Amino acid sequence: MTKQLLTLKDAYKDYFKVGVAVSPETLERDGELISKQFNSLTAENVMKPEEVQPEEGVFTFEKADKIVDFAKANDMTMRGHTLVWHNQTPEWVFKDGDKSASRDLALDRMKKHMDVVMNHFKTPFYAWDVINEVIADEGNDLLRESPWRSIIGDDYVQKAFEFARQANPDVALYYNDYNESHPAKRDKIFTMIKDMMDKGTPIDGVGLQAHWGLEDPSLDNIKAAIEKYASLGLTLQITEMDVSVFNFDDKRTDLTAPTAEMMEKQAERYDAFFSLFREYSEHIDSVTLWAASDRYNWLDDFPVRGRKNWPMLFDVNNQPKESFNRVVSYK
Ligand code: HAH
Repeated sequence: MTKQLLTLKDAYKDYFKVGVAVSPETLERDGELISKQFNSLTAENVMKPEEVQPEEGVFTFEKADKIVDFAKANDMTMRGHTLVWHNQTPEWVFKDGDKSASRDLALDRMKKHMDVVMNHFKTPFYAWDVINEVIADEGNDLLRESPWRSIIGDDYVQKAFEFARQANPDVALYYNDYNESHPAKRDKIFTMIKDMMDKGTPIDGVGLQAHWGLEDPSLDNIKAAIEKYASLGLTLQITEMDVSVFNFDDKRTDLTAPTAEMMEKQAERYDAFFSLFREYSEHIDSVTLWAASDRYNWLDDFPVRGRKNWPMLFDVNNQPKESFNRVVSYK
């Protein structure tokens, strides 16, 4: 029998939380859709380092608090994003006057940031991205070049998790990355986490960003990635899901609406992805979409600036797409 279910959160209540990335603006505009369909929120930008601590010791939580207030008012949970990253982090973090900061100063700042931010945001948070995207996409190096790495050294990743655990022992601590299902990067992520765990570093889960497309990655690669990360004994979360209608190297800009073929293919992909998530739901705690609808999402500006994309489950008028129908009606 096919279940015809109305909302994402109801359709998946026996499997995992269904979340969405938001901003104060999208909550204003699309709040009705968001509170009806989802039961977890992530701040797309406003909890990132440059937003919450633009100057040393000056913490600005107004925008982020609007999101937390919305979550509380609508009985939703939250995942925090993100504490340590190489992007959207202010320059001052890495400076001491005109010089580069020392290892000790950078570590102090990392710890202070976590103490203040993780204590400000407690209820209703169930997880935090402690560290985002530290693995190198190419080459033999495990870690990418970044000011955090060059100032502190390779143990900055471990230190981040240790500080996070000290700041809040009750929230799940996550490592989050993209291209997480590509075999070479998957193996690097696995190796880094395994090594941290062998050293006793506190970590609870792996965030699979899931910025996926119509062709790539293959279901086999996603399956293999889920199994490999789960073999560490960690919980998994799908943290930033979208299904772009363009392959990554397709730079065309002429489309003003998605083609019927694209929408059918996208629906098939979403259907297959959520079947996989149900199959592995004992390991998956939440699935977060990286926007509520095609009205706005980050892929309108990435990787081609100003090119519209249609990667979400609801259309530009916040109406359910075929992709949504397949996700909520499953056998
Ligand atoms: C993510 N990076 C970030 O985690 C998130 O904070 C941001 O809002 C959007 C996407 C993804 C990414 C990628 O897929 C490819 C290259 C660089 C970054």
